[in-house]
Amino acid sequence: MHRPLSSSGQIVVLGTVLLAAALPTIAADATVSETQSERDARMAWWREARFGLFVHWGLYAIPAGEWKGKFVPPGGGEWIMNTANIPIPEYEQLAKQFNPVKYDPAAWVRLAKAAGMKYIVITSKHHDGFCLFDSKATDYNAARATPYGKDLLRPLADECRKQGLKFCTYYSIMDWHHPAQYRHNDKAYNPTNIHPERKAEYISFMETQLKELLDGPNPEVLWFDGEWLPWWKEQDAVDLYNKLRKLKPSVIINNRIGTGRQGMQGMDKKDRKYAGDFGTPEQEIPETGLPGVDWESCMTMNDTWGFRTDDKNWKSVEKLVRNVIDTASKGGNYLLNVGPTPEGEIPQASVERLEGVGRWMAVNGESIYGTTASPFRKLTWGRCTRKPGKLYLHVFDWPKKELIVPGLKDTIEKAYLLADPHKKPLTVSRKGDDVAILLPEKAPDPIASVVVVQVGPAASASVR
Ligand code: FHN
Repeated sequence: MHRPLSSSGQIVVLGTVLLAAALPTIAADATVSETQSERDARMAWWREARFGLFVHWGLYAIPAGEWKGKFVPPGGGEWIMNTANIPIPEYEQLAKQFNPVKYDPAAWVRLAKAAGMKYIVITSKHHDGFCLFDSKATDYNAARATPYGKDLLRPLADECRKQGLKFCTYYSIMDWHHPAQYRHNDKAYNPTNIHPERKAEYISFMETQLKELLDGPNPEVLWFDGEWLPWWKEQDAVDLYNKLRKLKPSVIINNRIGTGRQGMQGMDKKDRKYAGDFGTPEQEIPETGLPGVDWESCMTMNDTWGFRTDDKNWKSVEKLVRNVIDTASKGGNYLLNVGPTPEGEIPQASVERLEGVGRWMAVNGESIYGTTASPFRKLTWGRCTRKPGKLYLHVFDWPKKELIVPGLKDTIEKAYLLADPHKKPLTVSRKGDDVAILLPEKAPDPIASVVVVQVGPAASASVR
């Protein structure tokens, strides 16, 4: 175990192997196999959810993009230890300032819920190695190294369960603080190297912490990151995946535990099966759906994951709502990020956007939750999601008179506006291979209006 600041401000590295070995890890006899129907049952709530909140929070919120009077280049505020090349003992001093007295987990969960989100993924340990949860594996955490002096994840997990959201945690394999890893060179920590004789120790450290997370706040998803390391091998990932699934069979684990991810597009290479349950496109939404593949696009609201005072490049509510729709129309989940302040508040600009998305979701959530990908290759006026017997046509560009639905073969039982509480039938006619739906002059919602088309329970909304 490595301890944070001694009185001299230096790291006091105790007998790591001895102490780490003494801490509980995960049984090594883990093997996991599951049938497709068992997998479908495990993934069911996640596929139903479609929309979640990502939270990047840690010591990096204190500098908030600025170091020694200069803002680091645009990008992730959570990378400042690397981008400003801050020596470990100097960066550690931030822990002494971390005191989020305005942290209100109940308010965070209320905000996410009001936004229409069904789960929250929060950083338990980012690349800088600082933990938001109390860990016996290292004192470099919110409970033991900060004036705040308390675990930050358990209260959020409890609030999630109280308010009906799923609690999930992000965990970085790359760790710029742990002594088993060492910096890439004198200009950067990323990507780290590992002292070969200490790799087993670090994996044991990770297992201890992951077991603490599962035994404590008990996340439903383990969202790994920082896997792009020369020393992290697929076998390490498979072993860890199997151990975690053995420990908590229902846990869902992203593909960044493994080594198959093809960069920011987020899907695994096709040459073999890699560890992990879903793909993780980042800052992008795939062009088309990916039949039979579970995936989740994660995205910032501005350009940084961790809080930065200088990043004002906020996406509009319209853009965010249409991203939720676009992602669901391709059969994926949308994980939208906030970077809380060092005081523990979600920035007002983020709050306003979450509230705006929530207003749309309150009326139209049925067209997102539990839906699957569109049967149409491309729609010029918007997107489509579906459920058995129903199509949800998301109209971005409201037509003057008729909405043309190309190549819809099935018989239409009824069409109506989702925003219409009376579900007044719309006039539907067939025009060759297409279907025309007569729409009112004014769109119910300027961002996206949903036309529900009932094609009968048996129909599969087949399209020519
Ligand atoms: O380096 C991280 C980054 O800080 C952030 O956590 C994103 C979110 O998915 N993941 C990595 C960049 O791909």
